[in-house]
Amino acid sequence: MKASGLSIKPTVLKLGGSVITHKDKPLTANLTAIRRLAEEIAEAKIPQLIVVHGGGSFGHTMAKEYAIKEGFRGEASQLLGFTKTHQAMITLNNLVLEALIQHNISAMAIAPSSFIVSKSGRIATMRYEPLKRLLDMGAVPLLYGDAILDFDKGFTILSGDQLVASLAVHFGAKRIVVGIDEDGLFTADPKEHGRPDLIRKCTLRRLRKLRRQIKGTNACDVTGGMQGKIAELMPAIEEGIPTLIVNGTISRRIYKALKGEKVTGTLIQKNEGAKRHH
Ligand code: IP8
Repeated sequence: MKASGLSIKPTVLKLGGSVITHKDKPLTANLTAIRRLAEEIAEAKIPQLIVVHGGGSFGHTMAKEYAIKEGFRGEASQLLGFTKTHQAMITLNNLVLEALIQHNISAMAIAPSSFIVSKSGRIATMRYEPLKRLLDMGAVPLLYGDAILDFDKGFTILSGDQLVASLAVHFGAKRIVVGIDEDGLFTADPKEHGRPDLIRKCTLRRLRKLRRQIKGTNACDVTGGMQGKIAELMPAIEEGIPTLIVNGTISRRIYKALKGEKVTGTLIQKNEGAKRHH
């Protein structure tokens, strides 16, 4: 793992767009969920924490409308769509920021588009220094999936998950906690197949096999739903960072996951023998 220069290994928390927005209602935040999560994060008092959130019905609706992920076609209307997608993310981000600050969390929002440029959709350049300094001070960097500039495509969409993995690897994270609108990973899509089995623990090897079965969670998700999420988190799991996927729509799950308490969810570890999360 890369030396991050931090004295304590940070925890990286991803709040899924399906948890903090109403995914079927364009540009509609779930303020009740955002406030409850802010309270859980405050109560957990994690010494070094990075929070990243997804786009939900803010980023994805806009990104889809203007085909931002596919790159710049040279049209002024699409360029406006790029800025609108970013603006939608800022609007959502500000609601999360407000809730965190209201719970006395020293959260500092940083726009990924201001310090990251990708190449064909993959993070190519990134300035870590401001994040490191914030973490050193005990502040909580708050980031999100964003519409960003791309060396090859002009612009694209950076998923919160790619960002999570990259931050976790760079800072040598202790763990990644991902809050989604399901209890974890299932052997089939619970939205289509009633009650399939929840995968409580999973090694990298099993995950690679399962990936073909794991269904996308939402058609409106431009970053590939659950399959895309797993693919993006893979580099961090390969680095040996335990990744716990829990249901962020259910009260206390994120709190327990952050504290390392026993919680319903899917724990993905590199190897069988890796340390338990509780
Ligand atoms: O919801 C995508 O982030 P994600 C953000 O983490 C945008 O995939 C702008 C669609």
